Amino acid sequence: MKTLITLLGLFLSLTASSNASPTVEFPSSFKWCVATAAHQIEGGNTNSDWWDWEQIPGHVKNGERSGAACGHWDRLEEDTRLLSGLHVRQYRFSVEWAKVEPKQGRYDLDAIIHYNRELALLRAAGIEPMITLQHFTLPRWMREQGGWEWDGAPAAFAKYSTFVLDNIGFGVRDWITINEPMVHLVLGYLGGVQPPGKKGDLASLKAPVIGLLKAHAAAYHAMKQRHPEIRIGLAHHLRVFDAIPGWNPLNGVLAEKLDRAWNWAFAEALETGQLRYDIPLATEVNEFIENIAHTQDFIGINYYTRDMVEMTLEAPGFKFSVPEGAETSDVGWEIYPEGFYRVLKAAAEHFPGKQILITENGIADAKDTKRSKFIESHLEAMNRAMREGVPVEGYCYWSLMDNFEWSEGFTPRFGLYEMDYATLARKARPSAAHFSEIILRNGF
Ligand code: IFM
Repeated sequence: MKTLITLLGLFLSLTASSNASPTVEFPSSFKWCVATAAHQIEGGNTNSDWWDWEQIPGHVKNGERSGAACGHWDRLEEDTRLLSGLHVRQYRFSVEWAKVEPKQGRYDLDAIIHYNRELALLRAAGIEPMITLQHFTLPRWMREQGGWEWDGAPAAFAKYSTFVLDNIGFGVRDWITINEPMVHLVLGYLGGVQPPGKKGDLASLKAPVIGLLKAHAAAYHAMKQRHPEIRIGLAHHLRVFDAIPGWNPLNGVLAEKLDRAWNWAFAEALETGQLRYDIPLATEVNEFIENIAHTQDFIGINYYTRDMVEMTLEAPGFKFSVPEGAETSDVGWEIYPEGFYRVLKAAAEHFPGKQILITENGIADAKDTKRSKFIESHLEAMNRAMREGVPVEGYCYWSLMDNFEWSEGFTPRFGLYEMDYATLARKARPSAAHFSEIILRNGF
């Protein structure tokens, strides 16, 4: 009897050990990745519109400025070691337009050498780069000409993109032209909390949306003409919109309209050329745009949370909330892994056969008490979608380290590595070890 109990104990401990095969398992080709963006970590982005924006009191919480950010510009070796320590196969980062082309048509040699060095370090570490060309910031000269509304924007963006391809990213396979186009435009042109700081109405979004679509497509065509073998997409920020529970059926209609306008209109226009969305009593767009169709090789998805939707009488005619009692992150976003499953299934339906790359998913959690569970629950949801046939190729956690969270300043902590902004020291959080273990086991 004693032997039987001992054997049973041994069996139980063996099955519970970390060597047991994972219950949530990923294909051996799966690309584990972390993501960052230049302005948020590098520091010294002095020729950008965001640098100017930050100098104005009230634009960033607590009067903070990106300043030296995480000092990443001077810590390439150290930060490559952090990536290696996590065992990621891919690293998504952005090349800063304002640093590469600080004046229109003038390219900065130091910046070119710098990014070449970054890529060499990544390659030496066996980490595949994924380059973002534009992540919320613009060079000051571009903003002064009208940003995405300037009719020279598509040509200027295509020129910069091919310059980066030829002089920095030669041999890089995966490219993101623009990060989160809808967030970038809605915060800049409706919310007034990012440059250019406009507080327009929903109808006023159409011009910059079209400018951005054309800029992406111009870059796509120019880059693919040079190197047809590369893959180009965007990082779309997808959210779930659910009607608040209740009697009003119009809330459901509104949730559907917002879903189409925010999640799919932009990406679908790049498939078909037709930009189509409407928000009741606010705006209606249905327009064919030349030369933008078929300009996405994959669908990049950033997923964070959902919004509960309710109609209001005041502009813009709706408001968002978080369900009562829901678990939230430090920035008040609902933790809703099921939403990840839902947007993945919907993306596969909207874009049949297209590869999907998770270009961001993460949580602001300074105490690191929720991050490991957040990662597992979201990976489980993603894995479920994959088992049902959604072709997800890789997953980037946002972010490698805490960083400058735009108008929220340095308070939100999204990093696997904790930043001490006084000393610029990086310290692995327990969730970094957990994520790394998941990567090594290819599951959990
Ligand atoms: O920090 C941002 C990033 O720049 C874009 N995606 C969302 C992240 C968290 O808010």
